[in-house]
Amino acid sequence: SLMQDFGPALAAFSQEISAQDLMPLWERQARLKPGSSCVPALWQYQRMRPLLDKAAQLITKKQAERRVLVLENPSLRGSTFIANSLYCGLQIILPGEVAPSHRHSPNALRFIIEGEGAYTAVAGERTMMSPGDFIVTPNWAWHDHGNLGNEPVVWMDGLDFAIVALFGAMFREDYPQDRHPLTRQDGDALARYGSGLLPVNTDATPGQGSATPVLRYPYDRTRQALEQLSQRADADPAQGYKLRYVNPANGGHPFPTMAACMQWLPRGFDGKAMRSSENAVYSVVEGCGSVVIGEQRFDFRAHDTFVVPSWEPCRFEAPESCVLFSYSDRAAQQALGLLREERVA
Ligand code: GTQ
Repeated sequence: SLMQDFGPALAAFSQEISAQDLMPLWERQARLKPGSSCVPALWQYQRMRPLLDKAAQLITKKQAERRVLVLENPSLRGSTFIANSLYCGLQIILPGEVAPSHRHSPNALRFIIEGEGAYTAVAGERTMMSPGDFIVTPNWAWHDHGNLGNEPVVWMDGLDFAIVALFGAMFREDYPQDRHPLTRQDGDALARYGSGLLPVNTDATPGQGSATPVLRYPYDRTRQALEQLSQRADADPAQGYKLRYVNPANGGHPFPTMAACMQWLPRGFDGKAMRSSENAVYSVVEGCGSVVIGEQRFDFRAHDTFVVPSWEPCRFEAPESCVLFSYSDRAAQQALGLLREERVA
């Protein structure tokens, strides 16, 4: 009963109570159904890549602190958010550059899109980055990035900024030096925690929350896992072969707020539609195809980014085989008992 006319007495009453910062629930305009005002959208890498180069000419990494182009949902311009709960940016770092050390209460993930030779250093451990790797920066862990190679490196930043902002719990600090000291060997986290086995006295993780102790999930391992799954199981009618990244310490998602997945759609895949209350951001790793989100069809190619807002029916078509990375607010929704999903006829 939006905009219902309750008559002049109630209109006068509304006005009267308004002076005391009160409003009648019966005039509420808020959305009382699943989904959000966010719109489905796709950003072509081909169009963003030259703009990243241009940004690299216009501003130094040091000036910018993080040289990032933020993908803003067309319905949320000015917010820096790609969905109500999520942030997404593309970051570029040139050979020799350093992005100075800082820490903050949002969790961050990196998904490497292009280039070799860059690293991120998280809580005293440096992690090299290769395309297709999924890399974790738990909240409140010091982190700086650098490029030791000889080509630009581009990655996607996924952060839970919007969830943190909702609670007003946004803390941040700059480290007094550009680089935080290294206290562990490169690859330490993966070597210790990344084999389905944990040292018996593993408890603490680098951040404050319950993020995964594995800092890097290398693409070759992920891809191999997908291939092996596809030889042993049937594809899901809507999702193809889809694996979620796991925190080996608790079997849950890599962050208390965000889930991340890699999925493979075999050649000729013609997916069924489904919808979920999660908000999800996809980065196309390999191949090309189409996604129909709500009423809109988007054709995607390698390195494009698209957002599937909450409760929009979504289905995939893959004339060629393709691999998709995604992250979402599924972990937060599950923790809060909110997640729902269903197949759509
Ligand atoms: O690399 O630490 O896109 O702190 C936004 C905030 C990246 C980062 C972003 C950040 C970072």
